[in-house]
Amino acid sequence: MFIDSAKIHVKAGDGGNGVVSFRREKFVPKGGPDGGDGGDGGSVYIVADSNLSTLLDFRYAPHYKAERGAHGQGSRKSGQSGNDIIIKVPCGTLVKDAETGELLADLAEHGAKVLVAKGGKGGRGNPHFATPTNRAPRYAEKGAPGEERWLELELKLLADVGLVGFPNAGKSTLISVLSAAKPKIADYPFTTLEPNLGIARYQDYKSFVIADIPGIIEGASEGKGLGLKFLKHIERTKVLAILIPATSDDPKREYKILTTELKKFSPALVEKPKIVVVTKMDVAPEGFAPPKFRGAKTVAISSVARRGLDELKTLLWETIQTHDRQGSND
Ligand SMILES: Nc1nc2c(ncn2[C@@H]2O[C@H](COP(=O)(O)OP(=O)(O)OP(=O)(O)O)[C@@H](O)[C@H]2O)c(=O)[nH]1
Ligand SMILES: [Mg+2]
Repeated sequence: MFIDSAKIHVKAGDGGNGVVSFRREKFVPKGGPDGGDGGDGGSVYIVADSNLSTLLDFRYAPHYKAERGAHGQGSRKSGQSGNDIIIKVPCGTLVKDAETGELLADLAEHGAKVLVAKGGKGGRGNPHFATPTNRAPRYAEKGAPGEERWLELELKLLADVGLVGFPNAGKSTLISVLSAAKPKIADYPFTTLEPNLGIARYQDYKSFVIADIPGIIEGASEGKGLGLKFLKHIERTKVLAILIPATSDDPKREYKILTTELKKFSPALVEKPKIVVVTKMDVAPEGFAPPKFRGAKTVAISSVARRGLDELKTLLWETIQTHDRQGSND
C-alpha cells in the first residue's frame, strides 16, 4: 500500500475590527454611537473530490489562507465578511492535525467536507456597548484572529499492478509510457530507490494503478541489493507483472530467481496472478522468440518503440477484473 502524503498550512481570515464612531449630524450636537461591526473572517474547508487522485500538487503549494473580514465603518456600516476557501483533495484522504496527530476527518466520499480553520468573528462596533449609564461608549471590539494550523493529509493508494524485475529490466520506463508518472530512468542498476505510482488509462474511462519498485536481484531476501523491503508495497496488488528483458542471457532463469525471491518474502505474493512482460523487444537478438513460462501469460513489448502496450494493458485490465469478480479480499 502506498501512502501519499502532504503537509499543508491553513489560516482562516481574521475578523474585521468593530469601530468607535458617533453620529455627526448638523444641529445634533451629541449623536449616539454608530460604529459598524467588523466582518467575519473566511474559513478554510477541505472537500473530497473524485476527480483528483493524488496529493502531489500540495507539495508545491502548501499554504492556504482565507480572506480577512473588513473593518466596520461609521454610520453602522458593517465590514464585509471574508470569502471562505475550499481545498479539494482526492476521496479517501485522511486529514490530521500535524501537531497532535488527531484525526480530523476521513473524507471517503465525493463531497465530504470538513472545516479545518474557522474564520475569526468580526468585532462589534461601539453601539453594542452602550448602556443607560454610558451612552457614548468609546470602546469597540477587535476582530478575533482566524484559526491556523498545520495539517497532515494522507491518502492510501492501492496499486492494482506491481512491476517486478531485475534492475534495468525497464520497469520505470514502462510505467512512464503507461501513465503520467515520470520516474528517473537510466541505464544503470538501482536507478529507482523509492516506489513510484502511476495511473494508467485504459480505453475511455477506465484506469488502474501501477506500482514501480526498485529492482530485485538474486539474494535480495538475504538483503542483497536493496533487499525485499519494497515488496510490501505490492503485497496488496491484484496482479504482478514480471519484467524480463529480451536481452536477458537466460529469461527462464531470471524468472525463476525472481519468483523464488518473491516466495521467500511471502508465499502469498508469488501466488498472485502473474504476467510475464518481455521488454526491450526493439533490441532483441536476431531470431529471439519470447519463451513460455509456466502459470503465466506472456506479452512482448517495447516501451521505446511503443509496441505491445495495448495488448499488455488489455491483459492487465482483464486480470484485474477477474480478481475483482472473484471477490478476493486480500
Ligand atoms: N531499447 C530499449 N531500451 C529500454 C526499453 N525500456 C527500457 N530501456 C532502457 O533500459 C534501461 C533501464 O531502464 P529503467 O526503466 O530505468 O529500468 P528499471 O527496471 O526501472 O531499473 P531499476 O530502477 O534500476 O531497477 C534504460 O537505459 C532504458 O532506457 C525498451 O523498450 N527498449
Ligand atoms: Mg527503475
